[in-house]
Amino acid sequence: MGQLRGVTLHRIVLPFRRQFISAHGIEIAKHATIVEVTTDDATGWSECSALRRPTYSSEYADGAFAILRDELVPAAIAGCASDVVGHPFAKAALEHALLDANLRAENISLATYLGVERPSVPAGVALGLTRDLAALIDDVAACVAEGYQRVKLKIAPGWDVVPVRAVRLAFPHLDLHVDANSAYTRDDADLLATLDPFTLQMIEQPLAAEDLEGHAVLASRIATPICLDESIASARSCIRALDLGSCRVVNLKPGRVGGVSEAIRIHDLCVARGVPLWCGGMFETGIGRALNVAIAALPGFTLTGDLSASQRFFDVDITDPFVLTDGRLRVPTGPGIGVAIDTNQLRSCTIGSVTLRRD
Ligand code: OSB
Ligand code: MG
Repeated sequence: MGQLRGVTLHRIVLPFRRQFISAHGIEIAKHATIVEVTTDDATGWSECSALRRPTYSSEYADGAFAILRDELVPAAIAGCASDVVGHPFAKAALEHALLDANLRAENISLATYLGVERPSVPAGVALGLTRDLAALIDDVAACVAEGYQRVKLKIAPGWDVVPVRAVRLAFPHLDLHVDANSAYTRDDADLLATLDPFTLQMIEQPLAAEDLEGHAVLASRIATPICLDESIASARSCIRALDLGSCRVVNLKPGRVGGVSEAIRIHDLCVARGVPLWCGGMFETGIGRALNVAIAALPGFTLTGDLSASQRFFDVDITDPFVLTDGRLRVPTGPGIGVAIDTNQLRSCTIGSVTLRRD
């Protein structure tokens, strides 16, 4: 393993092609820190996907940049373990950049490192909240025409049964699910049960992240399977959720759980318990998407993930773009995460950067 020489943190803002509204608010651009690590043997890349504001979890883009700059990267350069608690997205980014550098140095792809054999994964798409039912139906139709194999609709109180009924009526056989991003409470069980007739594959994160018991109670009152996203912070919280009966499906985002090592532990325990997984998304650029696509090729990921083409979000990605082929994304086979970084495009969306070096 090559000695760590330096780390550059690139704070980027990449405009979305269309705004995205969820229970967590409105996003008009991708905010992230791109981590570039240099070792004696190679350069490695990763993306820290904490959102602009701390609405999905307590992390946020500027905070993640600061914790990497002030704590995580200095510790890594000094060769010591950091004693920082929390900040899983930031920790994951450092782990992923180092892993990418080491794999590139050894000329091994992330897919090979993970032991995955599937050459491609099915692509799903997430559609934000809107007030315009006709526009929503048009958007679903366009996604289906592009080849997306599954559509998820964001829901929130006041925007749930009406759009779900309309989309289900227009697309009777579509693989459809909803994501509430914790917008409901335990008192909404009767309301959420009105979604039962629409054969949704799941309802994602209806209640607060910490309310595993509430999800277990809700699970006994609705027919739609519950999937957890925000609640699953680690293998330990995943075991608790499964033991309590809080969910039947798990959304796994490597960043949310602190990196691929923890993600693999969660994958393996879900496989052992027969719990289906799918790979969640955070509007990743090609750098984060490459890692997600490789993870999503693991055998436990039996459901279609939030894995869209680059073009769904960005006019120009910062890597060679991910494209849909027959509704699927190819798992990169090059060394490391297997994508080339467009350094011009990276530079043009960078709003600040810092380099820390070993002396
Ligand atoms: O809840 O899954 C979520 C995006 C950012 C933060 C949280 C979520 C999402 C999405 C979009 O649903 C997923 C994507 O990247 O396609
Ligand atoms: Mg979600």
